[in-house]
Amino acid sequence: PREADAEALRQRALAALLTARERTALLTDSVDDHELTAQHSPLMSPLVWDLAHIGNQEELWLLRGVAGREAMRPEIDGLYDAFEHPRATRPSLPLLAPAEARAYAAEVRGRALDVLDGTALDGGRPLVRAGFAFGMIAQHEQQHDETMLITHQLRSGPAVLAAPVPPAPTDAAGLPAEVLVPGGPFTMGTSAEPWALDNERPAHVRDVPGFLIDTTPVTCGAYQEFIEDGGYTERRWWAPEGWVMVREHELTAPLFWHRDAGQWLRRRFGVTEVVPGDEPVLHVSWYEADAFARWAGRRLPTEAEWEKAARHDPVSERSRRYPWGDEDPAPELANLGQRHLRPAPVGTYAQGRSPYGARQLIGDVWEWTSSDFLPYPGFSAFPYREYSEVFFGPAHKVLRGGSFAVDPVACRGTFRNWDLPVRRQIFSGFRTARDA
Ligand code: AVJ
Ligand code: FE
Repeated sequence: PREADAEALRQRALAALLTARERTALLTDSVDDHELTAQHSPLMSPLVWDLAHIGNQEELWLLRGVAGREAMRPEIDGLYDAFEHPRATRPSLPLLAPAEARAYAAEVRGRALDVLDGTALDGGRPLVRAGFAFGMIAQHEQQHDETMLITHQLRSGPAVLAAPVPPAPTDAAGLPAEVLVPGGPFTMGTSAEPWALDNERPAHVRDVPGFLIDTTPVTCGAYQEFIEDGGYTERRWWAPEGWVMVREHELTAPLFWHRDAGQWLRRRFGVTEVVPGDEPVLHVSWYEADAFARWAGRRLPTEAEWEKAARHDPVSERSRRYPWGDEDPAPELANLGQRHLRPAPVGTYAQGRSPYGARQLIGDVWEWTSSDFLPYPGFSAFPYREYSEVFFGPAHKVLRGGSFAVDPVACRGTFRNWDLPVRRQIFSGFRTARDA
């Protein structure tokens, strides 16, 4: 049985690595070399940087970290160290050219698969136990694939990506606006999930007073009401730094929206279309989410509230891996994995609802919470401080749940994302809450 478990782990790691590389290929083969090396926005790296960085991190953790191999090209390590060079300066670095970056990532991958073949995953060092290092690298690649999809959204020019529209809701009309989560303790975080990252650990009990949370994310239609009611012109709705941002950048709507002949339009992956009223609002900063909530007489949920609404099962009194249970995500449960290039209308994915009846907590849009990104009690940095620990503090706000651009391997009820409160190019939306 032990050998069969090890083989299952190996297959799972292999599948996750292959899925990630297919997506990386889609995102980097769909544009020409000029577009791969261009800077589409000072907020982003050139796509070719992400590509070689994916290979370089895989070399660092799987070839050197797990297998103890020598560096393949020690002279390039510094170029692809995210802490050495801010995104805006990366285009001026002597980066590997597209063909070289592809060849390097492919060479690393070939060797990494050999390492996977020859490594015992069922015991031993924490880095290889349950295939953690391989899962970590698959998640890392998928996170950069999401980053590259953001770059695709920011690029100008005709569309190069296409995907079917997401499913439509079947019973949205009868849904309550909010659901009640009674007060009491629940288990937050995880000590069991084998590929959970350091910041999701360890599992610990939190007592959360009763609250109500929106059944679905806030829609574009509701957000338009905020705009039309003078949301962006009235200081009273905004946190002081948020108001500074609104004035400085003359914000009037979410990123990628513009008004034409009395209608709100948006640009989405190279196509301009009417903003759909029933879709979760996307590309808003934390400050905009916070201002909307105040205007609505509500507030953003805390991170603990979000996780309790998503995971706590009041019948068994335990936390689930996902809102629907412990089974891995599937297409009928959540909008994940870039299967669609947009969020699904609110009320979709009835099968994916949480025990309290909230919908679309996983997938569609990352959801801003009111919480700063902080370590859980008992946190210990693993395998390196730069993954999470250096970002802890009041500068970053936590986002939960994952977007349509997140692969299932990098999405769980415990998964934590974080960003600056001014960020809006990310696939971010929100839902609101209030005290019970
Ligand atoms: C967790 C999404 C904030 O993209 O900066 C990628 C993930 N860490 N490479 C990021 C990450 C190292 C990280 N976020
Ligand atoms: Fe990275």
